[in-house]
Amino acid sequence: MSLKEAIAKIRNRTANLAVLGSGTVGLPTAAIFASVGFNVVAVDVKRDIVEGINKGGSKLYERDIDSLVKRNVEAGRLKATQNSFQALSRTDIIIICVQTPIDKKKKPNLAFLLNALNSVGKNLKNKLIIVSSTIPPGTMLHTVKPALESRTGLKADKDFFLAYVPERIAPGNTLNEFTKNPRLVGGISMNSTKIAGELLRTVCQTVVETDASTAEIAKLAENTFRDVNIAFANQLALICEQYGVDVTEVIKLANTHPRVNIHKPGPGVGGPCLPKDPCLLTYQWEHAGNDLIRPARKTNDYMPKHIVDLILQATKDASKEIRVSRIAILGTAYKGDVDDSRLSPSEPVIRELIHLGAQVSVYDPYCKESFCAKRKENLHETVKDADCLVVMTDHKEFRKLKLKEIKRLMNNNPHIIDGRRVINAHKAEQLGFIYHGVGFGKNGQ
Ligand code: SAJ
Repeated sequence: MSLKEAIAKIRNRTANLAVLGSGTVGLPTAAIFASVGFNVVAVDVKRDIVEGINKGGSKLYERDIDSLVKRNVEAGRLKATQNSFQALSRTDIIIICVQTPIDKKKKPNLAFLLNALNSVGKNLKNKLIIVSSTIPPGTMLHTVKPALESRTGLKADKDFFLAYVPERIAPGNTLNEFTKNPRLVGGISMNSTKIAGELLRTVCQTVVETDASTAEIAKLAENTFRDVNIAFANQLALICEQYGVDVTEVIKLANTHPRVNIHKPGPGVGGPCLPKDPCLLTYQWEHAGNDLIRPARKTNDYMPKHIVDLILQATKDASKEIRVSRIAILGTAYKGDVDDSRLSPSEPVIRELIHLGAQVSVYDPYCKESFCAKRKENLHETVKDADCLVVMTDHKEFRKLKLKEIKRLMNNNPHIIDGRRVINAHKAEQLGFIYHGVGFGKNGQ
């Protein structure tokens, strides 16, 4: 198939698509391409995911995803299967959206990606393969391309097309961001970039074309920039605590400078992307003594311990003991208004408090995870008879807490640890709470 024929098949929607991996990125990808008229097969190893999609639903906590899946399944454009061999033999375009986690030593684990490459089969003639999983620099040229060529005996760019198209979506707002955010398309050659760009233009408002290696590093740079920026905010918070200054005021003032944009400090950085991507970017980079990114990661990883230290300080201020304290934790999701607890900073905080002998209850309106603490069904039950209230996640519900009511329900000398700075410190103190917040200095100079 020539480049021209491939582009015509995309334009007239006769190209068949398969998406490998139907999770938080893969399913929205499959449903969005189906919604513009392509026939799409979503492939996943998990039976419950496949059955869910074929019944017209999803397990994702994601605005509008269920109605989009349902509409396209009913229209016959979207179906799901566990049988990748059958699905992939009939497709023209394969999009790989499997996870690429890091292991305990923070090294990339590409096993899922390699499995996906194995399952694409030998018949790649004239197909376009797109990788959307986040990958370490050089993976397309040094791992993906040789793996596909050696399995098939075909030559990339001559016999099949290959491109890296990283996703840039914010979980919780995926469908909107998928189409509106500019999308990077990096082929292993000009032809691969052109045909992948043509495909992406059917669903994205803006497509930015580049090469595969540049796109790999650009994707990692985006999340690493955020991680380093948050680490900077977190270090500022620790400095402000020492000098008796409020970091939120400092950041607000600094950000009035037209070229400054400091992020928010917090109880730590979680989720499937930000704690991982700086590790993917730097794991093969060896210039000890010149490193900014890895120390920033350590600063963010330190923040849950800082929360525990604030809890211990407040417990002491209230003349209480941690091993007989009842601690109410608000939020196990890694960030506000999502149901995902992957690498959530709540986990190390809860586990350490349990280890110290505290009785820990948790409440999260979206997320079922409790990290071995007692899970409560609502805010009222969680704060009742608690000594300490800890805000770990900035869910909407936690940004407008009724402090007066909460004070009545909690034990004497109640304390608040505000990991997200969602509570008015002065109001809390006026009501009789002992208040500690990340970056809320109160010792004076
Ligand atoms: N956080 C802070 N301070 C901030 C911002 C975030 O402490 O100022 C924390 C959050 O609470 C959370 C973590 O950082 O624990 C990560 O949150 P995030 O909103 O920065 O990132 P993710 O992992 O939900 O999604 C990111 C992306 N960034 C945004 O949505 C702003 C997205 O663009 C990426 O494409 C996505 O990772 C990805 O899949 O790589």
